[in-house]
Amino acid sequence: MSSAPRAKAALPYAALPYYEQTAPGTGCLPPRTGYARTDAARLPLSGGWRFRLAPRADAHDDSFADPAYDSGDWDRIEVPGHWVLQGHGAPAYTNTPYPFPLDPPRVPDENPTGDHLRVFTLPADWPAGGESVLRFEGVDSCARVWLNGVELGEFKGSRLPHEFAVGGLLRTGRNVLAVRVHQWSAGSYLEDQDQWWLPGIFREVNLWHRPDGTAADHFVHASWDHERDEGTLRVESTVPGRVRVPELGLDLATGESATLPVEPWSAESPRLYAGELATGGERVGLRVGFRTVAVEGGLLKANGRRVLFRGVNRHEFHPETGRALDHETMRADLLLMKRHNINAVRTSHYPPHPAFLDLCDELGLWVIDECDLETHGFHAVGWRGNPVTEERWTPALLDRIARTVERDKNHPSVIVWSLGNECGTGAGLSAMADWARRRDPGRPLHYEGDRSCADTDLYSRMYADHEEVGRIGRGEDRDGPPARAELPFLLCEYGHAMGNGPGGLAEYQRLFETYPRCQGGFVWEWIDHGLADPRFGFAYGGDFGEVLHDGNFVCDGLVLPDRTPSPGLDDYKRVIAPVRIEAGESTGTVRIRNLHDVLDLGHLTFSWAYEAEGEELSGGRLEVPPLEPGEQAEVKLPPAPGTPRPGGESYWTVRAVLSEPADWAPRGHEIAWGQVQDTARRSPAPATGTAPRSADGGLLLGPGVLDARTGELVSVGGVPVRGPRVEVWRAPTDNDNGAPWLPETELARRWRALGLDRMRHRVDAVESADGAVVVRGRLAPDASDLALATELRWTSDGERLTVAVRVTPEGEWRLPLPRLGLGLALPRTMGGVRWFGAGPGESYPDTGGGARLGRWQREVDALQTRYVRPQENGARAGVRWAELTDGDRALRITGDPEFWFTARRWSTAELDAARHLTDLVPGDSVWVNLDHGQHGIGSASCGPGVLPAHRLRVARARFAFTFEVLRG
Ligand code: IPT
Repeated sequence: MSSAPRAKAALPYAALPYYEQTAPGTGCLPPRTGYARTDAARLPLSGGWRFRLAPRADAHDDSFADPAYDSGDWDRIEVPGHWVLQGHGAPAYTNTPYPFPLDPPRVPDENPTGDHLRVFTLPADWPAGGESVLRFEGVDSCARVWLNGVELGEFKGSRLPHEFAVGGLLRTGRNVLAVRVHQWSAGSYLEDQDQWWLPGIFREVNLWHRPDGTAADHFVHASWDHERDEGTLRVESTVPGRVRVPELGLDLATGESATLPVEPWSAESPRLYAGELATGGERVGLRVGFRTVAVEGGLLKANGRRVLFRGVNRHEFHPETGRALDHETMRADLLLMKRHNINAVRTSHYPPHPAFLDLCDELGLWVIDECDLETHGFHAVGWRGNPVTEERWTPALLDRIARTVERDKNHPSVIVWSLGNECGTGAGLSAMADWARRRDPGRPLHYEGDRSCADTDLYSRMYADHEEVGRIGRGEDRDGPPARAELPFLLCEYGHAMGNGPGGLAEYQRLFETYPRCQGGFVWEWIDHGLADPRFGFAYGGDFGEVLHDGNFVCDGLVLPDRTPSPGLDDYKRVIAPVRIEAGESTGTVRIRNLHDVLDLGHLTFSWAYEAEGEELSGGRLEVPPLEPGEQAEVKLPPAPGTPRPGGESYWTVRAVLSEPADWAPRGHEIAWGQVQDTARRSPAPATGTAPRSADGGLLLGPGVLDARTGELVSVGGVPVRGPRVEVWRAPTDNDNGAPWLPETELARRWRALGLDRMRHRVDAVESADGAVVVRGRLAPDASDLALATELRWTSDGERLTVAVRVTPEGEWRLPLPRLGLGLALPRTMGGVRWFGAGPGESYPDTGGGARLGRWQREVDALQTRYVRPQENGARAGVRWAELTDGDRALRITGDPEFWFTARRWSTAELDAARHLTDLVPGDSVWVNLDHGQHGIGSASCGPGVLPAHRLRVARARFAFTFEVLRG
């Protein structure tokens, strides 16, 4: 054997190229506060840059940095942006696996490297004197920078700002900025977040002037004393100056403090005071929000009050531009959050674009600001070599936490620092925690990955099930160190919003409201990271030919990739509504509870409507006392107008809307609603009295024609029908599929193994007897003796047709059913739907809190929820009756009891087979499911499964539907 070439890994550290060194970088200025509203000059360098992609880091020498270099044949790229989303290379998705060998800090030779060139003209009026700095807000993952041919240095830390002093290098007129960006670097080992790998200069690059006497860095300390109703302001500045807050009549020296009556800042009432820091050379705008955050008596408090997080985890994502987000998108996200009662964001898993935090300050959200750090993929090797355990990485870790804290420290919305996500445990994290505590004692620390909570002020978990959260709330969790039992508890991730779901949110909320220590949580996550792609609708992992990938696990948000709210968001809005409206103790009353942290109910207008069968009969304003947070009242509802129709169902709908426009929603925006029943639904009478007749191989029964062999309907009232059949299958949801790393959660796999996706239908008898047609049959999977015996009894009164269904299980079923009901197909022309039941959105047994009882109307196409990976969706719950119409005639289906209604232009099998939205092609039928039962949704794609109350156990069942064709 020839001797092996000297392994590169054996290279001494210093001989490693910069991008493989653990050190954070060289040449940068120390971190400081970000994005200051300064009056100093700025030259934005966004826009079209020259671009060249190489497959490896060393494909080209650095001659391109020479100002004389001719880049005429290079491509153009938009900065900010990711080159893989602009036609160069391809994105790749992995959840935890690193898409390269675990050999820290080394990276593969295949290391896509993008050379970027930007020629700019220094404005003629660029101020002379002082310094100028070049500031990069975010480059993924490692950049080396030259200005006018002179190397400035290089850095890692993708979602963190980096600055270079360049004053001495600037030239009058033409300047050339050259940036070499490597996709992979030692920094990649610290950035194993669950998201697309997207290299590039994805946040702005600016040239800032720093005048002589500039305010280099400053720290606004604005606290609030809830016992005295007073705020205290002190601004530290590296350069002395004056601090002015005209509205408060304040004019202070830096370092000097003033205490005075002010309004506090909170997520519910984000009061900001405009101020200014003036140093000799610069005026910097300040936005002061007075608030004090503290852990006291085992609770996380803001301004002396317990905070209840109604939060979401937010990744930065846009379906076209990846993590390069424009202001409108950031703002749109926040408006959507606020309008859905969300009051908190965890910036998973890195500091967001700085403008996002400005918006949080303005609009009011509590923020857990997380450092750009995750080393999750080391779990695959038993955490061997985990950077947070090795000293050589500590400087990089400290650099990251410092860049996070220094940049964002002046945002009142940021109330907690998070060290990072999923890094295991190690001394590096402790070093970060020590640093953060020293630098900013005013904010508690969060990190979920260390159950000992040695470095944190909060006990945080992800995906703990309801049972465990209850135990924690009651102080029965004795598996941790005693000190942990004294800490406030939060779920930094819960309610995995992948595909249809999450289910079980309401049950969590009840726990948060029952146990003070349980201070809420953050749903995982805000948005589906599906990339717009004409081939697929939206692409997910594997769609770009990645060998190693995690499929659609990247699509787990409360909004679809194009930011269409999914039903999960509507559910969450209702579950976390800061006002609860429910039936009172005595009939005809409503109980109103104020669940706000800070606001009384004075800002809301309440109204009532009395509805019968979905029709509003009367309504008006409801006088509700301006309850303080935590208070409740029972309010009498106006009596029913006139005599209600006999047998009709009637109820009050009470709504709470904004009395005045807010910064985030117009006047009249609905915050909360509830319904109070007056008269209950009476069971519809079955149609009987007309006897069946035989004719041409068919059985005529009132308006129905049945096939004498199969017992299925051929038509009703002239509308052709196929079916109905008893069915149990649904296209598994992501939550039915469960988590691949927890085989016991993989319910759909077990359903398929049992054969529930390919049940055999047998007809044993079609008999006419006692004025009815009785169809007996059996539904069973191959290779099993489990079965459901079925009996469908058809009767008619001449106008209407009733089918009464009985299902009797045979054998020992050990799995819940996906669903249980009838499936039938109608002509495609029957594309309009009206119904009386829950709506307008989808619901399943443990979701759909946002759906209310009413009369609704939608086209079949609009009943679909376009989950990125097609799956069961679109059921309407509690349906009393539904009509399908082609405009001329309507087939009305009345259920006894209420049922789940679903209508689609594809069959369940087609929905099940589809992998992407583009696989769903409308066919010749409208497929209708009339379900007596649905299995709940849960959140087993990453979290607990369906709670016992929402499981669809196999048991005897009886239910009925009445069909009738109406004209017009
Ligand atoms: C958890 C991660 O923190 C988050 O980034 C995301 O991957 C989420 O899961 C699932 O989508 S870690 C998980 C193994 C509990």
